[in-house]
Amino acid sequence: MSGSPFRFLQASDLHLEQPLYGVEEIPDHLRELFIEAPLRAAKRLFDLAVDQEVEFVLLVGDVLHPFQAGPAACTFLVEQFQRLAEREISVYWSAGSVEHFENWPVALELPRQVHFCDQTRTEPLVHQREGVPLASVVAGDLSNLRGHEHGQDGADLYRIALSCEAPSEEMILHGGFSYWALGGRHQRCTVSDRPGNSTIAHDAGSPQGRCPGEEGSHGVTLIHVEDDGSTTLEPMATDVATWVQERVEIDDSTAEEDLEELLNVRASELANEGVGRTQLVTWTIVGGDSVGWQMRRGVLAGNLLERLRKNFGYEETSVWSLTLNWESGCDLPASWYEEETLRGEFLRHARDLSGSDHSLQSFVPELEEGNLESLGVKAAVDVADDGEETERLFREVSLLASDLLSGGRSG
Ligand SMILES: [Mn+2]
Repeated sequence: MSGSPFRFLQASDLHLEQPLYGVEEIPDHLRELFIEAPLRAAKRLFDLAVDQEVEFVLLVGDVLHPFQAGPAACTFLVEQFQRLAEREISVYWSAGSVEHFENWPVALELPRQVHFCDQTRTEPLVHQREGVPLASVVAGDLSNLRGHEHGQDGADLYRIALSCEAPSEEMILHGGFSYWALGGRHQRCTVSDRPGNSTIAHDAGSPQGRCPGEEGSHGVTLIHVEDDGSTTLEPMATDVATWVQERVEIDDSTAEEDLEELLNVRASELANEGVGRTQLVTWTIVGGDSVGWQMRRGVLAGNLLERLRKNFGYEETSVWSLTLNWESGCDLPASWYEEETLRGEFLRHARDLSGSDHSLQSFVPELEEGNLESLGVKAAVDVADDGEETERLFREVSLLASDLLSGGRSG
């Protein structure tokens, strides 16, 4: 293939209808951020498209649910599209699970450079630069895309497939597409990037992580296409709030002051790394049983959290500590498992269950019907497939039971 080099921007899962979620309490000074982060991240996406003078923008599904996002978000989107249109930057937008193009408010007219790519469109769209065809774009599910294999749309075009489903290795290798733009995963990932395989299948992830589980930097991807069709990816951050999971390992010699110092050092490192965004940190302290038990039983965890928030949470580049948890590095005393008490009975039961093949769903039948998802219980369902995570959950259950059933005793 030979043609002019060009670059385009890939984004997906903007979910303008979905604010940040999944924390117990939101401090007043971060309320606005929690609500507006998706829109602010999307604004950075469109700013990048303009600054980088891209040829076009691919929006691979889940941009917004028009009803849930409301008129302000729809208007915002149209304004951004107009900014792009003024610069002759096209948009190719394929539907994900939240948007149905028939729901788009008819009063809001889209610039003509914005192209919906839906299943009903059987011919690929051909993107042209000054009348010269540069690339073809086609969207759909995999069975649909199969029909478009092997260049029915002209021999020499760079051929892009938009899909929310990941194609098989075989389809990537022999499908006849130059590039697969994927959506729906929310985390950045490249499905196929093997040496010698010139076709890449890539999901840029959401421009903004929404909950503690969507940790790490989020953004969009700038794709450079050379004149021989070779493709390189350049990740670009757009998130205004980043979810961070920090694990701090300590041992029995670690004193309270040492732990606080460790936390302060790490928090100031995060502040230096995180220019231009707020970091939302979940701290997990591992090991160090003497300090650990003080954190669990007493006021230490609360005090540390309060000071971390005060020292780092109100800066311009703020590092907001959401929670501070402790994970024991060692097991509960073996004698507790043997005793004829409520505590002993509970611990034996938990130990038996964690060694059995019971799925977590079997304990809470409602989970199976999926009707608790809206309450945020989905996280527990996801965890069910992860052995390590299940073990941690059972350890936490045993610890909690020991706290509650030990009375004033410590042994
Ligand atoms: Mn999505």
